[in-house]
Amino acid sequence: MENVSTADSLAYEKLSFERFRDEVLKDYRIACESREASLLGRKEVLTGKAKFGIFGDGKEVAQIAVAKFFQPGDFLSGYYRDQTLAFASGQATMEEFFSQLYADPDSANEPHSSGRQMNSHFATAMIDEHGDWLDIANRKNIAAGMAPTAAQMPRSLGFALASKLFRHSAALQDLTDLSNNGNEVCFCTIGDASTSEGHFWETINAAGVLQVPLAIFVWDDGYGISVPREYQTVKGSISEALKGMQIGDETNGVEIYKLKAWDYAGMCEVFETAIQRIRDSHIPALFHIEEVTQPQGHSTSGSHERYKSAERLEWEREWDANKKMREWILSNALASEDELDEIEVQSKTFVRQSRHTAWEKFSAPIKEQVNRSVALLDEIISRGIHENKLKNIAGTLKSNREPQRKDVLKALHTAGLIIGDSPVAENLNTFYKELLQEGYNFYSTHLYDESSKKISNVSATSLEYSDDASLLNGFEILNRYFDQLFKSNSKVLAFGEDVGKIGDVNQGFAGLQSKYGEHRIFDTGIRELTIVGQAIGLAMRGLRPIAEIQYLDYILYGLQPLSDDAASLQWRTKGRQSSPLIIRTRGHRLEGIWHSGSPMGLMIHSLRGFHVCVPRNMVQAAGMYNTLLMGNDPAIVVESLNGYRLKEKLPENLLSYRVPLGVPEIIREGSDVSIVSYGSVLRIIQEAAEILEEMNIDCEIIDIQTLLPFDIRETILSSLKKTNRIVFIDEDVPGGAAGYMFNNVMEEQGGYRWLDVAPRTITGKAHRPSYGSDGDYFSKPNTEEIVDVIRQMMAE
Ligand SMILES: Cc1ncc(C[n+]2csc(CCOP(=O)(O)OP(=O)(O)O)c2C)c(N)n1
Ligand SMILES: [Mg+2]
Repeated sequence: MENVSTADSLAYEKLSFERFRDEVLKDYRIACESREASLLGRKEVLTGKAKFGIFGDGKEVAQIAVAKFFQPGDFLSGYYRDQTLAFASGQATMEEFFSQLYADPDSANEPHSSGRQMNSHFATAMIDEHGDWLDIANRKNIAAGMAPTAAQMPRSLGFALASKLFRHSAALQDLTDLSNNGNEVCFCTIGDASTSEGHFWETINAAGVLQVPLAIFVWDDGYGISVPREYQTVKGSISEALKGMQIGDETNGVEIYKLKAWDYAGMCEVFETAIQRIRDSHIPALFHIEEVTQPQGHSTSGSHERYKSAERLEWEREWDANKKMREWILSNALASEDELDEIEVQSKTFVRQSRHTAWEKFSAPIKEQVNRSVALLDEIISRGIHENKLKNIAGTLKSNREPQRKDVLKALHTAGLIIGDSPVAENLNTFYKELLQEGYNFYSTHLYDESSKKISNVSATSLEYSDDASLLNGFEILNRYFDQLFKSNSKVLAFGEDVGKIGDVNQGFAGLQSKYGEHRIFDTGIRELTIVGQAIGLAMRGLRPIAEIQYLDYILYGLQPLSDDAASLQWRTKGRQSSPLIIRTRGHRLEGIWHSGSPMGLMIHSLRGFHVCVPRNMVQAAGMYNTLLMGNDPAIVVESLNGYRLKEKLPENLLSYRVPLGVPEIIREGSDVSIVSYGSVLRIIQEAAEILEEMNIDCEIIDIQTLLPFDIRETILSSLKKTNRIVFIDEDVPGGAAGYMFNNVMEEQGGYRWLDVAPRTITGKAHRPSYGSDGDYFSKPNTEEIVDVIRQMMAE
């Protein structure tokens, strides 16, 4: 017996040794492949086959160690150095890597961004073609990468916070496709220099306060492009700088680890327990990975010899993590030199083949377009039409060794100009149009959700009032609405400054936290950037956050992630990911510079990809929230700050009332002049219209309701056809949102054809709104000004 069990245990030991060895060699292979991808990738750029390249060389071993503990359900929210993590976790193939480098727009070849993003910007599918969330609790998820440094930080907080809410909120317990009891960790990677950004500090502070499962990996190669860490970080070390954040026995905070990028065994050992601890306890951690090298320098745009000393370059060669891993394998007798040489040779072959296949797939359809164009040109040439010129065009196109789609289009366009309006050009023109359409499909779709959940599919409903409908203050209407909403939709959450305990500064959520719990309606620190980040992450994890920015003026603090991340997410993943957050805020008019801003031009230009809703009252706002919650796009709702204490009739169907987006409402019919506006200033316009009525001037007032989308049924044009006079009024600066509305109606809708007099805009002044009632009067459009402009228009 004893002998048998000894034999068993020996066999077991052998087996587990074999397994360990196999795993180490598999890891070494990934490290070699990833390195080869970086080396070949750079060559592709230098030889002109790709435009720009940024690679993960130097971080292979560390990322392989991390990937071992990246589990289904987890999120990676990283940056452009994550290629090895993507390979090792099986979320990107080598071919896809090269397809993205070539900017292949075919989603079948390059699913991460469909050629819309630079290389190493990965994204996994999170929603299906119907706009429904996939079972992300069972998938390894990569949130679409971004180039702005530290832009990944704010949303990482949201990914991690979602786990906490899924674990603790009773309302979310059934959503097992989205979370497995909140066990998901958000893996966030960042470069050492990018920790200089405020984004990093705000996120780490919030994570330490909230206690959420966030694992931050700082790849410290000592440089941000050319600027060394001494200029970036206090004490030249992020882990030293963060010591005060270290969690203690009696305090909250963050666990801090220091590791070496070349120490494969050491990293595997620490990550195993540390990441499990994050998963179990939801205590965030920062892993300061030191002694990272960057063998090829920052990117293909420069050479690191310009800023690294000869000693540094020598040190980097010596401490190259792949080299150290090889040495470690040999010194532990896990493989022979020959075996490792073979892995290296096979890796090179594999990467070369993948590159070749990716290039073939990328270039084949373009070559086909070239051939087709040349055939079409030859056909015309054979009829003796513009022979020489067309031969020239065909010849140039044929001899182009690496043609792009634009070369084909340029050739066809030039030929079209030469041939002119002739029936012989028909096939050529048809093909040209096909290619334009293909270009649109490749590059311009999915700014908004295009699934069956797209917002234009949401049907509108009308308001219903009982005979004895009560008159309530605007804030009370919203309070009733949110109460019903939270009762009916368990995915809805609301948070922001003063939103939890007191139910927001205007009491929209008053009393609702005690009713629905602290995991559904909650306070945050004063940190608009990460309030937005929370919203982005929560929304991407399938929840429906309503994030409050206390006043519209403060949205500037959170604008970067709204613009760079949320607004572009659908587009930059071609519909694979979506972040249907709602920013609830209030603005337009109250007191002073920072509570009366109406920077709507700024919003609509930086937030293409959002719906921008500007309700004039709170019933209308509720109708907008209902519509937005049925779609998958992000949105901002700017409530009228001076509307919370105005009386409104309480409808019977607050929860089912849906305002259609992009459909203006005519709130006063008239025949002399069309006044186009929105939000708070409408009340001033109504006052002006009453004065003008006394003078027999009949104003039509149009509330556009939403700036994005804008008047999709051309309601304004119909009004203009009747009145032949138009004025656009808002509280933004001159040329801001009024300029946008003007452009839409005049150019897009062709409104200029229906004008009897010059069109006008009346806006706020270019300066900030001044304090006090007179300050407001002289800074924003006022009744008298509106009356005078319209009288002038009538006199022309
Ligand atoms: C907001 C912003 N500023 C500047 C840049 C240009 N830029 C790209 S990478 C980079 C340096 C980043 O260094 P680090 O965070 O250490 O990452 P590494 O590239 O060294 O891995 C800079 C300045 C940018 N992408 N975004
Ligand atoms: Mg760096």
